[in-house]
Amino acid sequence: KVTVTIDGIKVEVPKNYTVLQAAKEAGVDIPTLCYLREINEIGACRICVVEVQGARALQASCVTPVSDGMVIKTNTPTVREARKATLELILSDHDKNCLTCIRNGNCELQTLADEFHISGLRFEGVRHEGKIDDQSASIIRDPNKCILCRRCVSMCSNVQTVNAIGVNERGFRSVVSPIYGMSLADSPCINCGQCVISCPTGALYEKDRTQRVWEALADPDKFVVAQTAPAVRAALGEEFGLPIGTRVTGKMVAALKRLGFDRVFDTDFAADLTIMEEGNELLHRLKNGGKLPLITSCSPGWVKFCEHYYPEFLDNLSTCKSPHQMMGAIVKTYFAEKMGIDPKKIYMVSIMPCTAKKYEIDRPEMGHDGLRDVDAVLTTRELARMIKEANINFNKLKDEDFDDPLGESTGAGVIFGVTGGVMEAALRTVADIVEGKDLHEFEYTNVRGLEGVRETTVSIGDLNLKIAVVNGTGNARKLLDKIKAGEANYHFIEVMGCPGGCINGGGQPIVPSRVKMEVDVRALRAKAIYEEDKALSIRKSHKNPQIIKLYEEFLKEPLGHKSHELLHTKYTP
Ligand code: HC1
Repeated sequence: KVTVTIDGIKVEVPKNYTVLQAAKEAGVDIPTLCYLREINEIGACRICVVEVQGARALQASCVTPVSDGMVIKTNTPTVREARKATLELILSDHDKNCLTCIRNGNCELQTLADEFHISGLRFEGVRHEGKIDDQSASIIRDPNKCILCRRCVSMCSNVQTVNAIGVNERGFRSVVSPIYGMSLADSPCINCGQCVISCPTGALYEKDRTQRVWEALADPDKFVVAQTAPAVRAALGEEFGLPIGTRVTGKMVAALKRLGFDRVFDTDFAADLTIMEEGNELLHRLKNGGKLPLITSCSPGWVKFCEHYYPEFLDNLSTCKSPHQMMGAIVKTYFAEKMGIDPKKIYMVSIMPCTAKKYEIDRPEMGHDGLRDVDAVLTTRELARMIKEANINFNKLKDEDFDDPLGESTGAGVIFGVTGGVMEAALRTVADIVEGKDLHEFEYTNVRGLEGVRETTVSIGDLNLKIAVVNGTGNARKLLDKIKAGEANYHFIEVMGCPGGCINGGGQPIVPSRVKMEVDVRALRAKAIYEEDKALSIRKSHKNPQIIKLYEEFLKEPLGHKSHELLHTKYTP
């Protein structure tokens, strides 16, 4: 440990700390902009500068290590003027249409401009203007809002190892973009949207489909159905000022009904359906010498990553479509038939924590009989936008229930929303099938947690299943490289494309860096998911009475003819 003095306050901190971390221990706030804890700690923007006694120049606190006896001042006229000048220079090259910006009210640059009391601009000069890239199905890039903080680049390259974007050109002409000025649509971008939730401004954002959904809702010829992903209920409340980790399942359903959806179904039901198919697929591959390890396929960002970087593993991917696609297929067949509705009139909307789902619904194989499984994907943020636009007082809504029959779900379905959840849900079902009984011990806590890679062996009957759970494509890369090198092997692997799983998807509410410095957003949202699992009376997918009925009335059996036609897919190297 070392002792440092910050603004007259003495603190003892570990010697590998930075000045920024030490200041936090001392209860002293230092403003930051390019800083993103453990992801982008590069001292690029210099908003966090401080005076260090004995140093010749101001130091960027996020990259300056502490040393014993160090004396730091964070609030001197020199420091304040330097930070303010930096901020004004950034603003001088920024599109300042804040009122019409998608991040109005949740922009870290706007917050700083307010806190620094920027009331005019001293440096009006040449502005660097660029073309907006809106070709991707998921993500829009507006270089006029970019402040070159590189948070998105670190996320894309170092964490996700996708390398779709980087800093191109030099000096004043620097621009964050795919190489050679390409569109994101033509780059290896996997649409995960981790860049979006890393961006402090409105330079990266989702392709908004709220207008399309408003139009469908207003069309009397359309029967508009919503489904909500497991992770949305654990985060939507944040958009309405509720604490991170508040469960708002009932309010979310009530809001969707107020918006005018004809039915509100639960993607958790489809997650249960996925377990029926995928669990049996695993048993089938184990029994018949099929390709192993079986790797989960419900995260479209991960699937695209696999197609780009590891095509040799495509036969390992489960052939199951992702749950929300399965739901779309079932709504436009089974449900339509049951209700006597022309499937062509059904407009299926998925409310997802994910930007990659926007891309996934357009994949050619994601449809049947000339109809798309899903017609529009809205992120959690877009749903919040619609609720606000409709003037619905979200926090005062009374809880309502999902509709029948595709609104019934289990605890196994809801835990899909967090890393390890698909694996645990599958194990709950596979264990019962293999043992031939309703096991009372069904919580697999050893597959839970936020570490990037978790490995364990689970004994079920005669099976000793070697499993791994991975979150974030950077961690998937590490694991697949180990398998390729012959250093590891498994029977079953769960991969979720986003760090932490869907709770931290690219479509979730954007939490400012200064909050992420204090709390682990993923852990708080994960807690909400596990609470929901505990609160449900049925917690195994195969025990879902509506799933049982769906097989009896329509699908007949897992991996059967109808399932193959509607619920399974293929991949493109
Ligand atoms: Fe997910 Fe899934 S869990 S992929 O993380 O398998 O997005 O929440 O909806 O489809 O069920 C996301 C979440 C989601 C699918 C399910």
